[in-house]
Amino acid sequence: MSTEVKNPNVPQDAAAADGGKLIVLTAPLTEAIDHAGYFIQMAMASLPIWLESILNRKYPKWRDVEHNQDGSAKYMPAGVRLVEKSLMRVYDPDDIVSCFPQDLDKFIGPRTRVVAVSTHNPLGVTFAAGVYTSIFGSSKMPINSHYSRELFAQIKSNPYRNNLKVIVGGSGGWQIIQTDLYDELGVDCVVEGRSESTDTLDLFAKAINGEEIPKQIDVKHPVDRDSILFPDTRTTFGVVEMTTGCGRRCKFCVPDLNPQIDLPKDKIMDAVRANVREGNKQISLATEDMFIWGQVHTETPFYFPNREALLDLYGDIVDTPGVEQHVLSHSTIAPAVVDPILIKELSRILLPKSPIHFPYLSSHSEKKALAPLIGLETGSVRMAKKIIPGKGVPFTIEHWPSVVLEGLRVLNENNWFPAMTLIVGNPDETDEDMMATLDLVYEMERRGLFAFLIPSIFTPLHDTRMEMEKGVTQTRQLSPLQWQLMMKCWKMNLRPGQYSWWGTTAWRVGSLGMWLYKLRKLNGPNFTYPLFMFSGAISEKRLEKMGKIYIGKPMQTKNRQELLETLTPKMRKFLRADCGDLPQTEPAAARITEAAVAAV
Ligand code: B12
Ligand code: SF4
Repeated sequence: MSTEVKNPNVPQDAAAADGGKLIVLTAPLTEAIDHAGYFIQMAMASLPIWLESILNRKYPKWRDVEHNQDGSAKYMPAGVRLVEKSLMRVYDPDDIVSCFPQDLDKFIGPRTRVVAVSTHNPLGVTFAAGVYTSIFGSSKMPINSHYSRELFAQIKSNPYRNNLKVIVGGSGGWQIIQTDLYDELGVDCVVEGRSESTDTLDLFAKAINGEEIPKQIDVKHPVDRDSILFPDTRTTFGVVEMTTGCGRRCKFCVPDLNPQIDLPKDKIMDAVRANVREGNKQISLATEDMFIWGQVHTETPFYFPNREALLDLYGDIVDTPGVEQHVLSHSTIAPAVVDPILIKELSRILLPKSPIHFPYLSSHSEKKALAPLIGLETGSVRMAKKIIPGKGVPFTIEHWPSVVLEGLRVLNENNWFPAMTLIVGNPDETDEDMMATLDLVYEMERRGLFAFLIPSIFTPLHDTRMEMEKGVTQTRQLSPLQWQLMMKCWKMNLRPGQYSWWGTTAWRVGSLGMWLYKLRKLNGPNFTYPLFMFSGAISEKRLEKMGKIYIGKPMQTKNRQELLETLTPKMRKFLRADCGDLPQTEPAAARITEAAVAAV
């Protein structure tokens, strides 16, 4: 394998000299960088381009990517690596290259027939991305979107553009289909689905033969674990797939539409070792719910985690020589209620290699923490029944607020401080739903529980069961309560960083200044008092007395023991005795969970 060179001196006309590569793979720079951890890419997806200087100041070297000796990319998002791997089943590896956008001219030449772009979020129209840029004034141009557009413009203006086809894939491809920006971006075809599919290979063959290709194609997802390929080169952030699909059937969810598969451990470990071999020090297993791994299509329902299998997998990953850091991706919260010992043991294994430090929250000796992304979505049981009926199984969705509070208690006690997403502006959302969610958020505060609460505006994602539904589309449409929820979440998120008088003061003055300068016009009058609440300029009690905000009411919820009591005998038999709290009573007919289980 080629060795690393930081500043490759590949001449600009190299492509013309050797004819270029037959197939050139790339991704927007902001999605390919393996710098500073997950946070920087998430910020680039959410901040508008005019705030780029903040990130430039904090991470002055974020653009310094690493190359192999031949000028190809040292690392690429896992999606690009799999396209590469899929194509290598048919094409000579010498005909394929994965490169950073700035190196495209070195590889596109007269021989090139396909430029394939993998993208996660090219136009910034997905949830938790568009919303933040629109608060600051532009709903269209997050930093990531700016760089994606730059990449497409660069390909469009390449002198060999007429000889080749531009094929786009990845989890953000649908954004180009929905906005119909094919011509503007210079895209010939968007592929929806995985590169392993033979339909994808047929498409590439057609493009290479100069045949017409469709504007959009849906390709089949592999249905068995052995058909999923694994990268054997370095991926951005050391991302290695762990599962596909989920199984909880939330109505707005895209990944849940894929088959529920947990991938073989030996292949995961090979990909981990390949990353380390190529210089990666960090690994992250990509999943919708890490807790289903080892429990897919077994005799036990997938929502009772396979403790031994998970501890064995994660233990071997962090013990792999060269793995210095490990970060969690996504999970659900009910497993923390089902098996607190699993959480405790995972903390023991994973905390030493976690790069995340929360000095004010963590009880770990080095203040380390784990922070998976977990969907909270709503505190309203009425709304939860509509959009996330199976999210809390084995518990019924009636108990969703209790599951969230109990799960978060277990997680916090073990130094897990998750990022939890909430959806604002769901179709048919009422003030009562908002108040129920505020009740839950205030209850977290009252109980001293901590999660980074990330509210985002409902986005009807392509192909989901809510595709045709319409919620709030612009921040100006948000009601006072919806704004209050958004601002309360961010106020609570800032708690651990605000222990100095100057920090609080700077924040108050800054947010009020921003409001005076720009935000009041953009976001409308409903934004004003929630912002005052956020800045702390007027106390919450005072604002409540003035009738400007709603302070969440104290909640009576079920503890773990009471939650377990609600399970049917069929479910109870999967509980582990060593976790304690085993139900002693017969389940009441009214409490049975069959309805919830049927939902998944
Ligand atoms: C790891 C991850 C991240 C990481 C790292 C991303 C990276 N650059 O590597 C971080 C934390 C930074 C991140 C950030 C974000 N993410 Co993210 N992320 C994931 C996660 C968990 C895994 C992605 C992955 O690598 N999967 C494995 C690879 C192999 O799959 P893949 O990329 O889909 O590739 C396959 C196919 O798509 C296809 N394919 C891919 N590219 C191409 C190209 C061509 C030409 C073809 C033919 C096929 C093809 O073939 C591949 C398989 O063979 C997914 C969930 C999931 N399970 O996919 C969410 C997910 C993709 N992320 C999501 C979101 C919303 C975001 C953010 C916008 C969140 C935010 N507000 O901050 C940002 C955007 C970041 C950005 N740069 O724009 C959503 C996307 C929703 C959507 N469809 O729009 C997902 C699905 C999570 C979810 N449950 O909703 N993410
Ligand atoms: S828990 Fe719900 S939102 Fe999360 S991946 Fe599963 S189905 Fe999708």
